[in-house]
Amino acid sequence: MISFREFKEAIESAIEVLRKEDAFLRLDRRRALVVGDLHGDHSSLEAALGRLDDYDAIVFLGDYVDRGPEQLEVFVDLLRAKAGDPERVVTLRGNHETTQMNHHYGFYEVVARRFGHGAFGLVASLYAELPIAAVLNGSYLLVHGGIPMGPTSLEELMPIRKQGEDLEDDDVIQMLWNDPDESIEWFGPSWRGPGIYRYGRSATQRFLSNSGLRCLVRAHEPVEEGVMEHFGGLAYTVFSCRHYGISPAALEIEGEAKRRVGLL
Ligand SMILES: [Mn+2]
Repeated sequence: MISFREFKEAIESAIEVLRKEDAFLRLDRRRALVVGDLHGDHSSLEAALGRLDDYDAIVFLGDYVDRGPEQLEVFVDLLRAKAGDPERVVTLRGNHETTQMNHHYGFYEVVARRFGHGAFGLVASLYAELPIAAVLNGSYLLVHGGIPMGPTSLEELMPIRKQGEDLEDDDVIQMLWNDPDESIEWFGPSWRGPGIYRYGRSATQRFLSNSGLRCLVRAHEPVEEGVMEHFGGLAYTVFSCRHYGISPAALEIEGEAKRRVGLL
């Protein structure tokens, strides 16, 4: 059982290291493991962190809480891991790392029930320090949702800034919410709502090549095997939460080689 003191300390120590990180990270790590949505799946978090010694970095793509059975445990243990090894544990922001989403999908209630309504402010202050995206080894774009409509390169997208307790910038909202779609070339509307889009192969190809990048690695959608390739390898989806009836996995990246790592 996590005490309020432990909860508060985990958040404060993570904030201290996250403050030193930019909104857009440039990572050089020979061997990396990328983890997708966790949504309160503590077993997947443990399975990933248990492999930390095998990697130069584990990059978490966001959506740590809401919906699953062990949200608080995932949240606290991930923050402890971040504070304990800030270089090797990278924690990006997902579309569920907002006050607004947590009110709708459960984490607000989890925190309020355990520690009282006043405690959620700590969570919100942590969200405001989470970086938005990363480029790994100058080749891979790592972000929760994908590319936005409008900017056609990283350069056009810059500068990206950290957000508040909710997402504020249209481009950042799209980067954390958009989905790939094999059936379109450029952009199309999304079932997720206004201001959110699906991106196609040509849009992805253009953005990557204009940015000097090779591949997009994102999360955000449950896929049967936990890892799914799109657009002939231009993009990958990684999903790591077992509570969606899928086989949770992570994606290992070493140079150009990519390998599915099961987390069951
Ligand atoms: Mn998501």
